[in-house]
Amino acid sequence: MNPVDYQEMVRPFLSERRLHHSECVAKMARHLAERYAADPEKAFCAGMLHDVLKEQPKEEQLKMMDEFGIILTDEERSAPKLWHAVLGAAYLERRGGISDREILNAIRYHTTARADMSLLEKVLFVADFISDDREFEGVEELREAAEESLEKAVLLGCAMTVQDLAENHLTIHPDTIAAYNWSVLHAQ
Ligand code: DGI
Ligand code: FE
Ligand code: FE
Repeated sequence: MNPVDYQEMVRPFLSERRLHHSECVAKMARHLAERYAADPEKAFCAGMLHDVLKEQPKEEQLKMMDEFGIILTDEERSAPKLWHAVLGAAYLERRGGISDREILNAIRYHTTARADMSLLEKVLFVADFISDDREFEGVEELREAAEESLEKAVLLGCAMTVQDLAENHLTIHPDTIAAYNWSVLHAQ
């Protein structure tokens, strides 16, 4: 498929704003892939598709997860914002004709991250944080870190997420904690 096809694949599911976000993430992922010698085409594809089911109503997402046999842990059930990553990857594999495991895993882990991520997983995780449409306190620091070291940007992103979740008394997924610990241990 060419890049336009990926865009057309997600268009029916997404608002203008979320489609714009997806385009920005795809472009940033391609940039980071070029910078860190990942596959730019896979990065663009993962970026374009990563939030495909983000705007589906919760009940619809629960129904689809049931259909796909996805069983949620307590931490996952309590955090609906995590659902679209797991469900999106399952949907793209089973209904979207995406068979590339690297792309599917990058999408599967784009929200929580995880320990010992592949290069493409790190690229998508960081691109989702620093895409051109993002505005939040600390985004510039993350953008600078991402040009210097992908690992450093992953660590900063994980640290921000953990801090933000704890401040708001939200559950922290074990993959998020594992990603944070792994980053601390491996970022130089
Ligand atoms: O889909 P996006 O908005 O582009 O970005 P995303 O998929 O990275 O989702 C970000 C949201 O996910 C943000 O509100 C924090 C939340 N999140 C990330 N990790 C965890 C989490 N929420 C909980 N409860 N637990 C986590 O470990
Ligand atoms: Fe997302
Ligand atoms: Fe996103």
